[in-house]
Amino acid sequence: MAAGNLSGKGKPIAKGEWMNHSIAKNLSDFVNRVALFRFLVLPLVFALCSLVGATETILNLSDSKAKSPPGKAKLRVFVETDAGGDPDDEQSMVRFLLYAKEWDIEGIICTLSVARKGENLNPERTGLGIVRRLIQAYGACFPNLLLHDPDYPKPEWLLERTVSGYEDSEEGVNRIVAAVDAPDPRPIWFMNWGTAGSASSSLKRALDRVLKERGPSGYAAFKKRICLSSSDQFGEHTTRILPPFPIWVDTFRPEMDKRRWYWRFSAITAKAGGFDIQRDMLTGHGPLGALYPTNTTHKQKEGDSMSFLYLVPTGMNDPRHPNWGSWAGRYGPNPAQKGLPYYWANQPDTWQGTTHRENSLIRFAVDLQNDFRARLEYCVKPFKGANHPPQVILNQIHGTEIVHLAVTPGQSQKMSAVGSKDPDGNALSYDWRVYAEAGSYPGKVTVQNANNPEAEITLPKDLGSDSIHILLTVKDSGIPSLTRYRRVVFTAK
Ligand SMILES: [Ca+2]
Ligand SMILES: [Ca+2]
Repeated sequence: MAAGNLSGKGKPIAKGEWMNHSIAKNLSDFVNRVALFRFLVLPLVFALCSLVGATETILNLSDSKAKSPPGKAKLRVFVETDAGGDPDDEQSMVRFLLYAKEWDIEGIICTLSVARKGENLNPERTGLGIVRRLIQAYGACFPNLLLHDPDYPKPEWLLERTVSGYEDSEEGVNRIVAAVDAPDPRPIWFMNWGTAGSASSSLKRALDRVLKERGPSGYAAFKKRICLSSSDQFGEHTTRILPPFPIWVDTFRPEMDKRRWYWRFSAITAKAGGFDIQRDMLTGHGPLGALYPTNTTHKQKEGDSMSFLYLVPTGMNDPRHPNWGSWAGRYGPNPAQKGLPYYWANQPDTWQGTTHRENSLIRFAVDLQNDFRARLEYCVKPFKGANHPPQVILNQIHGTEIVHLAVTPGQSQKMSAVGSKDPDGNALSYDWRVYAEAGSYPGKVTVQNANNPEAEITLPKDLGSDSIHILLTVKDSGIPSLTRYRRVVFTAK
């Protein structure tokens, strides 16, 4: 049986090792040849993903005009967590819940049926109990959170979607299948924060089920709707069974200088901007911040947080472009998965005199930690007592969409952030900067009036087929100072 081996590495999967014969035969017929897949099917998957992206943009525009209910164009997300093991999942869940308004949360799946003695001190002793306790604390903060943004989801809504993914439970599998099958054009972004013990990921089991029940073409149609910002807990589905996921961003790896990427998160962000865990979270900030456990290897470990920080729409990022940068850093193709749309955190940025992948996170560390600090204040303070981020308008375009401009090389181009405002009336500062690593143009480009609301750039005559990325950073004068961004991507007409 010639099952597809996407990675091109390792021995082919033996018949019966992972699926029954008839399915294997179907899959074999479907796959036929890896080369065919890479050159014909993979571009098709990309094209379909682009279509999904285009639909998102259209939804965004029509939403803003029609003033339909908020949330229509948000990313749809799943979290699968081994809360009950290393308490850092609970740390990440505190932060995740304070960002709950940024996405449509389709499910929170708990994989650990019994909390680990010694390692985990939570009085709740199941994964589900631990996450529910955090959501209840969120619920206690909810009326106050609404003062700051009416878009925060109801705690009941979150509780309904929080299910077990234990070894003997199909709840997580059922929820994933229902969400993927729903008549909604948006893909699912799936995050695995760990799968405990002998249980396997509910996404892995959902894919096993769909392959068995729907055959290879049904499986392919299902899988192309699932994007990963995640560790890999999906067995053969990640690299061996065709087609691949449309995109996999591994926010946990690779190791570099013996430091895994997720492990560096704490070192880089924990105290950024002067964040003080006791002052800014554990005391005086309501019941959710108070549940942030500190009995981890680092007081603020949050090994899983980058999986969702990658998906926070700050105006700078587009999750379909890992190389462009985000609050979880910048990602390039994973060389072990050659030819596949699979990425990891191996991209260096030059920043303040050094060149290292850590700079792709360091450059935004104060911004993302200040933002967390402000959201903790939303749990307890009135609107006027807290700071809220600027709303950046780029060339008269509201929202967070990336702006693409086709230009004539050699000409100068004006860019404007006029109209940008701050909900607290804070003064705003502007920084227009070439994000050289995100674009492909190798030469030097400078921005004129880089600290004004209106800036100008002269596009090089030899731009050719390259791109130039300009990142606009708008920072307010509140406490803590908050930041939002917009990005312009220039290409030649
Ligand atoms: Ca975990
Ligand atoms: Ca403000």
